Amino acid sequence: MNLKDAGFSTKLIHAGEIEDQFGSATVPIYQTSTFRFKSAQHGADCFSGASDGYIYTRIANPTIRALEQNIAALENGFDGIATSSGMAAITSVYMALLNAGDHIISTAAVYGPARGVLEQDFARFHVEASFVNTANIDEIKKVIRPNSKVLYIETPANPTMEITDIAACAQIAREHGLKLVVDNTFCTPYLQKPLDLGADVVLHSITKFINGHADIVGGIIVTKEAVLYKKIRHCMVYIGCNMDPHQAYLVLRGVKTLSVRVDRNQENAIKVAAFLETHPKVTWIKYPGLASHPQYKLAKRQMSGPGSMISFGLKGGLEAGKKLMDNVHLAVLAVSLGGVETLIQHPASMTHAGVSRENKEEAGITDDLIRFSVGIENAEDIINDLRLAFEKV
Ligand code: LCS
Repeated sequence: MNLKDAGFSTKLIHAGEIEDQFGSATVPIYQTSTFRFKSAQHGADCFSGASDGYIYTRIANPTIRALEQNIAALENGFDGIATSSGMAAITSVYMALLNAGDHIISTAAVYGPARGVLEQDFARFHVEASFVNTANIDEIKKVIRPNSKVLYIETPANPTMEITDIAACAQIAREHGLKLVVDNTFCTPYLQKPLDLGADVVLHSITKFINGHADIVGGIIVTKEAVLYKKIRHCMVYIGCNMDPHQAYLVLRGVKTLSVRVDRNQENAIKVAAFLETHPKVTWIKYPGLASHPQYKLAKRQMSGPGSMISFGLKGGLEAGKKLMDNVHLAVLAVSLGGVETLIQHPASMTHAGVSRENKEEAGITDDLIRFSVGIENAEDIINDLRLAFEKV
């Protein structure tokens, strides 16, 4: 069967499959650092590119390649580059696309370290960065400079749940010669396909929904075409932030159930959001599945479902939020997201603690914001857990 024409769930199971000498039904773990050459000439040919044999696991490995090709197929991209973490994916993309003197425009409410590494580290190499509310396209246009090279968006943004119009950004990027990079972690290719909407690069913290089981950290980058693919792979290999074969094996196992997990995460999140929206102790809620979300229509157009990340505020602000977090028992009080288990955390003091107060305020990461990642437990149990915890607030 030509997998190009297959449905999404079929690709989840079969894209990237390899045939080995034993007929393994799943992709084996090639837990090796290096690969035997058949001859001195074969070794030289592998290095020159005349042969596509494997050389060394930092460069490429069959288990990792299977995952890279699987995710590339899901994103409708050219090929994938797996990395040791989501941050390694982000840093490899910045390294590949930015030179000293260049300027990047990014979503203000981007995952904290994705902003921090630009402000604290890339700034030392004379890379300039502007952070704006990319949900407002005019704000992007205002900060474009002659040296702007990259438009980097995270949508929905972590943790404000602001949604950026990917197709509109792609148009601006084309007009101004920028590369459009989209962090698709919150949606996964099951709910949103940035490359189809005109992005040049899509990346993920694979730690989250794609792996889905809170047992590894990893990242992946998929490009639309070959030139960027080669540039970014070069950076990944030379920095040495490759994924490990065992890590890739676990992700290959996790990704097979992505669509069934996300369907259930989302079904539960819709119920949890409805509960929170009417709770008297909740002052506001941002969830793309609620008509009250400021970009509800855009979410409907751009995403095939609202996902399972919810941000909300409580009467009594952070103190009330702390009481809520200390009194849930089913929901795990922990950072990360997108797993089978429900998680609760406070971004201003946890995931985004490294972002300055001023930048947090500007990005809308308020002190009262609680972030909820809805798992695949029974919805009634998740809601009951919240209901009982609210009684202690
Ligand atoms: N992109 C997004 C949207 C993220 O949420 C994260 C991590 C990353 C990239 C970085 O990926 P990592 O290196 O951790 O695999 N977000 C986290 C969060 O919200 N809580 O803990 C980590």
